[in-house]
Amino acid sequence: MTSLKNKIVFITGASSGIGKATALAFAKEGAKTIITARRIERLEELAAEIKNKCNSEVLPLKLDVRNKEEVKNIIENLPKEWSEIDILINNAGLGRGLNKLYEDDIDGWEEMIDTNIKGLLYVTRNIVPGMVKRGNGHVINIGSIAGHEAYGGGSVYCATKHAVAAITRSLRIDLLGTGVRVSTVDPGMVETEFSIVRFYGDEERAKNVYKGLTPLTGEDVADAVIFCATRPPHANINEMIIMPSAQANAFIAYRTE
Ligand code: NDP
Ligand code: 8X3
Repeated sequence: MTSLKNKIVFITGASSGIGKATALAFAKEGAKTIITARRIERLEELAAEIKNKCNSEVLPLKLDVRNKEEVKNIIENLPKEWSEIDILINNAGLGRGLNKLYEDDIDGWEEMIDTNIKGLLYVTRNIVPGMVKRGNGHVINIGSIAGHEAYGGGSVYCATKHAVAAITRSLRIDLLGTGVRVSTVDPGMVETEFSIVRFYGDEERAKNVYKGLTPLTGEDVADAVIFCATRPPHANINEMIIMPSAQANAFIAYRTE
C-alpha cells in the first residue's frame, strides 16, 4: 500500500459532496490538500475543519474550472511548497435538467460541457506536465455510471461522462511509461447537492431521486478514491464502478416506497 502522508492532492469541486468528502479522506491520511471550487467561503470552512480534525496542511483556492486563464494562473502560481502535485482529483461537475434533448435548454448544455469536459481538460493539461517531469503522479477522474450507459433526458450529461471515460482511457495510453497513473471512479446515485443543482434548486424533486432506497454517500465514493490512490506504484485501478446496492444500473433501482 502506498502511504498518502505529505502527498500533495489537488481536488476540484471540493466545496460539496464527493469532492468535500474526498478532501477530508485524504487529509485524514496525512495528505496536504489543495481544495478548489467557486464558493470560497465553503472552502474556508472546510479548511478549518481539516486543520481541526486532521491536523494536516490545506490550501483553499477559489477556482472556476471553466475559466481557462484562471486555471493556468492558479496552477502556475501555486506557492512553491504546494507546486509539486502528486495526485489530481478531477471531480468538479454538474448535471442540468432531465429534459428530452429536442426540448432542452441549450445554456444547461454549455454549462455541462464547459465544466465536465473542458474544465477537466484545462486542469489536467496544466497539472500533468509537472507529474511527467517528476516521473510520478496519479490522475483520478470522477466519471459516472452515465459514462457507461445513456438514459433518456440525459443526452448531454451522459455525453460529458462518456467523454470523461474516453479522456481517461486515452490519457492512460499517452502517459504509459511516465510513472503517472490514470484512474476513473464512476458512481451511481450519490446523495449530494448534485440533484439540487440538476433541478435548479428544486429540493423536493431532488429528494425524490433517492426516495425508497439508500443511496451512496460522498464518503463511500471517497473510500473508493482512497483505495485507488493507495495501490502500490506497479498497480493501477483503471476503472471502478460503485453503485448503491439498491441500484442495478442507470435505469433500474429497487425502491421500498
Ligand atoms: P455536488 O453538487 O455536491 O458537488 C459539485 C462540486 O463541483 C461542487 O463543489 C461545486 O463547487 C463544483 N463545481 C461545479 N461547477 C464548478 C466549476 N465551474 N468550477 C469549479 N467547481 C465547480 O455534486 P457531487 O459531489 O455529486 O458531484 C461531484 C462529481 O461527481 C461530479 O463530476 C458529478 O458529475 C459526479 N457524479 C455524481 C453522482 C451523484 O449521483 N451525485 C454520481 C456520479 C458522478 P462550486 O459550486 O462551489 O464551484
Ligand atoms: C450522476 C448519476 O445516474 O444521475 O452521475 O447519471 S446519474
